[in-house]
Amino acid sequence: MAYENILVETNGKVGVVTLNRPKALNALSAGLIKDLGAALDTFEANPDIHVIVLTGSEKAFAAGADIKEMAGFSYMDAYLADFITVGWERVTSCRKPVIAAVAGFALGGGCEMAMMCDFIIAADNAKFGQPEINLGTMPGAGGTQRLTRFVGKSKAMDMCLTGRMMDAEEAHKCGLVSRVFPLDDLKDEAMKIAETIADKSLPISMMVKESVNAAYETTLTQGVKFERRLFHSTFATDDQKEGMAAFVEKRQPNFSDR
Ligand code: DAK
Repeated sequence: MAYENILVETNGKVGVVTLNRPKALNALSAGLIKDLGAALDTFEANPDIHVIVLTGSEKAFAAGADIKEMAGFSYMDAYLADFITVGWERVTSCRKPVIAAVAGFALGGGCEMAMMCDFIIAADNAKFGQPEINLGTMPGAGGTQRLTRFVGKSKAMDMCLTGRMMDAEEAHKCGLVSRVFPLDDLKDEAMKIAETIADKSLPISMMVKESVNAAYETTLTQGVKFERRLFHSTFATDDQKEGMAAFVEKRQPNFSDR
């Protein structure tokens, strides 16, 4: 399927979505969000895809929601149209692992979208920020909530109240980003990481994702109990039998995703 605002490719078991509105630094228009939702639907429905990589250009992952598109909105316009909500929720409801590979600007909704992914890797030129306050508004796609969980209250307040940007090194130090690579290597490294995950059992990867995400929504006791139930259920899979047999037989496992 051809999209107007994104590029989509499949590389083995990895689906790659590249945000592609270069003239607007990948500003997240309603059209882009719709395309992204459709691409994620397609990858989620394809049993041969195990991992999704979401990326942008070398200059921008995404410089935020499209300011020109929303500048004239009234409250009723935004509320009644459920302004750019539906596609955003699609990112958060993906059951397969989604990696954000960020180069350049990840600002406002761009930073929020990266944080909706399961983890973020960054190029050394990446810049993260929640600059909405400079526009007389505030983060609206989870920035005050997810950034606080990633980096803690002090730095989240600093970022959201000053609207400043942080570079890749600072983002790495404070835990927003899991790894940083030279810009030229980002795409290859993202693929290597994605392929490593794609080689595992798909249902087990999905359970791991579900369990880690539960840490954000539950008490420790509930979360550990949830993890225990999923852990027990892995013993009902063919892939647990295969994985442990392969270890004992000193060979690589051949997972069947069952
Ligand atoms: N929207 C629209 N166009 C943008 C844009 C944006 N966010 N960011 C950049 N552009 C456009 C510029 O207008 C310019 O277009 P032309 O003038 O050439 O037509 C082109 O991209 C290149 O930008 P610059 O000329 O400004 O490039 P520079 O390298 O000089 O500066 C910059 C790069 C990233 C520092 C600068 O462009 C910038 O400050 N951009 C705005 C960043 C920003 O404030 N982002 C936050 C936007 S508010 C929600 C979901 C999401 C949101 C809210 C609710 N719900 C689910 C309800 C999110 C809100 C936001 O993200």
